[in-house]
Amino acid sequence: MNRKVIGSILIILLLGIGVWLYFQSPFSEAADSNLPSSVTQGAKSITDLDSEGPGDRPVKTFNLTAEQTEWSINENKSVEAWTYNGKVPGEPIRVTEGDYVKVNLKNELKVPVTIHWHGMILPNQMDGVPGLTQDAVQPGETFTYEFVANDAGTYWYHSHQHSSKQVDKGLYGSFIIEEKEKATEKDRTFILDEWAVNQEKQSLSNMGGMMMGSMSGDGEADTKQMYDTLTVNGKSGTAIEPLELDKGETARLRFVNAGYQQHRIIFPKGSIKILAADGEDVKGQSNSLNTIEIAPGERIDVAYTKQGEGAEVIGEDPNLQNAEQIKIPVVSENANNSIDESLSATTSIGSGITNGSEDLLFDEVPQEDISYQMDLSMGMNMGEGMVFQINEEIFPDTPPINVKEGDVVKVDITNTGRLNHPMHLHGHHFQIQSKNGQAIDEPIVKDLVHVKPGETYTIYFKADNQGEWLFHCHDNNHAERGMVTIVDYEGVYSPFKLGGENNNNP
Ligand SMILES: [Cu+2]
Repeated sequence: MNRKVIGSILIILLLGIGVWLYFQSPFSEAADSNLPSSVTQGAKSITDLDSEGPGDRPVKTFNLTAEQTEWSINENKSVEAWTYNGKVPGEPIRVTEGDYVKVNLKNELKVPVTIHWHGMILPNQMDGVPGLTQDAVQPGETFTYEFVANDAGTYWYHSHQHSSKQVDKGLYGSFIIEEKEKATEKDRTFILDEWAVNQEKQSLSNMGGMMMGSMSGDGEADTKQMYDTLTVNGKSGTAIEPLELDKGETARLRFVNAGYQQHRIIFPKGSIKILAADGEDVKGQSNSLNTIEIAPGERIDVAYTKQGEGAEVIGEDPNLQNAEQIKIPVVSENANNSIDESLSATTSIGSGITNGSEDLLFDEVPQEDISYQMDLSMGMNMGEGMVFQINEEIFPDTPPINVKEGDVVKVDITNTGRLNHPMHLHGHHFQIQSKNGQAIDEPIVKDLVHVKPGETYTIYFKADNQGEWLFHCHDNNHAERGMVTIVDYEGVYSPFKLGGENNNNP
């Protein structure tokens, strides 16, 4: 071969590599991604956004291994669970406000996983949403999440890969950020969940007719059909570990709902005061309620004071299906511990929006820069069966909320369907300002609002955390069937794709 021929072959090869590199670049991937990403000139990949390093903060490191575990719910029931570190809930994480947290995730399951840090304000690339903020972590692979634990409160973590299945199978745990000045009281976390143990989990595709037709009015008809077992901290009925307290002693009890159905937890009369909702302190004026309603994904903290000498019980509202499976005994040492299991009537029910927040995002109703009407509805779709829509579309075709940094965003959320939709926003807190067109006396700052059939809420948030963030129903069975949209910041884009070789499926 002469030099000319070798030269030509080299040039052709180099050109080929150039073209190949161009099509491999994140820019071109984002361009054919089916997720909304404002890829404009000079746009920044979310992976290049600034994030704060540890500096001289204390660094707290945790190792979480996603693995399959035979999990015993009680003496009669066990399930093949997917867990973080072999237990349900997964390894509890507890840090102090201001710590720098590092979590090494190792995936020993046969399917890809991620971790989402529910309710936490962190850099977009740490949010754990496959196809949007990272690629799903493949079997045998690892991924390290790191961020500053900024606001004290009750949070939780869970997989965001194929969430409807993976959270259902146990891939979740608590994440507590304690205040620097630690309160002295006892502090316990209770994660609520439900399982399909004695039955195959039914698919919403087969329930379409029933759901679309007339049905009972609590908005929970689908979950009632699907699940038969309720758990607290992975245990049911008599397997639930008692809480030990003396008469008059007070404990901080943190309730997290990791399941897809709403719970109502009843306490002895006069025993509780609500302290926080979704990690935000609330004004604790009310001592009169004895029941809290807690939506999927929501967190409510209460101060509970044991009323009597003998044992008493904190339990599920007996009007709810399988309520007898959730009874947390409260026992005292050296006392007569035969339990008074009677639960008083649910006359005074508190929820995540009962008390206003201590600290607001906006002191007055702000003037919005962006306004978005979010209509939540149900529908039937050829091939998909039952679907859950935002503005008549299912994800990824739902219209995004387009914002730029600094915008004040107003969202009116209306539920025109027949089922409850706990709507959760990633990476931001929002302020709930009105319900059904009526201003709320005491606005409340949250990351989840439970929108029941026929209800409308108006919320406001400040677009102050650049990235691509999910806004979705936390009944993950509804999210799986479409009820997801994205808060899409101008000037940034996601280099990741749904599907693809990593099977990214939020
Ligand atoms: Cu929903």
